[in-house]
Amino acid sequence: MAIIRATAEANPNMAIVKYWGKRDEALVLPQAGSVSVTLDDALKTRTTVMFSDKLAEDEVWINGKRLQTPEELEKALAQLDSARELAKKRLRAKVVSRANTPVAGGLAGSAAGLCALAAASAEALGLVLDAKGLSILSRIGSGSACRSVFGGFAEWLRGNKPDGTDSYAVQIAGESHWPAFRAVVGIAESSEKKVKSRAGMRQTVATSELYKMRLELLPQAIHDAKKAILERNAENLFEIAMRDSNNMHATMLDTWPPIMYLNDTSREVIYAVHELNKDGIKAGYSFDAGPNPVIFTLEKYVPAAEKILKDAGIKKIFVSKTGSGPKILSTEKDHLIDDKGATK
Ligand code: 2P0
Repeated sequence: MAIIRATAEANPNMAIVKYWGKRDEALVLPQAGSVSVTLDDALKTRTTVMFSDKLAEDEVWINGKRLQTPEELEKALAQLDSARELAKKRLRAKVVSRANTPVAGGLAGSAAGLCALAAASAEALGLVLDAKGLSILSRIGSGSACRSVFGGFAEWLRGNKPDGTDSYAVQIAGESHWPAFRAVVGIAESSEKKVKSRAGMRQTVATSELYKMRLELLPQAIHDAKKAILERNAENLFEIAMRDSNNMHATMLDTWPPIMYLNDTSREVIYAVHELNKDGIKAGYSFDAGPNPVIFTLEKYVPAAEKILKDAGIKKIFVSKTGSGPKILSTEKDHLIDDKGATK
């Protein structure tokens, strides 16, 4: 039979109230909800998936490198299996994924990559999914990916059901809701992290006493973040973001053995943002499972935020507006795999 192909692009998202910990490993169900902003096309990922009965095994290529180990392949294969099960097709897949910028792979790369793969797989297999269905398929690949299904601002609902059918993202506000909102992204380090998120969060759930307190605090933080987004209340939102980032990193340090993602550069950025904010909050830092800072701010304070990152020695800086959800690209030149199955 002929090969079937589809290509999609998706943007990364940055959590404002963060996800750190699962209650179900296989279904990627979180211990708590989270809130994020989807970044713009500067950091997008493009993914082509091809399904064919000629393939002996699944193969996944990211930025020119073939994923080899079961650990590397875990996210994509779980998602492909879920898509195949929904479509009742047993075809093997070849996946080729490329980040728009070389460093984007190190920044919430799994969110953009697994959201793009979900959208491309659904298209190729002829699955008719609404936003909820696409968010759940994205989540099976990587938790944070379920939020990239929406542009603007999104909330990932924790859900309560053991089968995960009520754990997906919903949009809080669209891409054009807050034109002055900016995320200033610094790439201080693009190397592989020492402790992968998946293993790190498992260890935190298992060993941190502080994490129990975090779970008690999160519902209020999520409520307050959504309110601040809807009201475009920058001061409140940026404070919530800073407090949540610090709280999450405190639970990482409280993990046994401890996990430390922040480095001296991260700490310099934290102090400098508080200095900038001493007469009123103009910006808020946030750090994921690594030392790279993101500063949430407003358009008028972007130069001040960029200066903080440059003064900390960071050379690669991206200024992002709120971005859009995934897109399907269907012309021949858009595909990363040609009609014979070869990587372009
Ligand atoms: C987030 N992070 O909310 C948080 C903040 C890192 C710190 O989601 O195991 O790659 O695939 O569900 O989504 C990173 O973890 O983990 C993450 P899996 P994921 O964005």
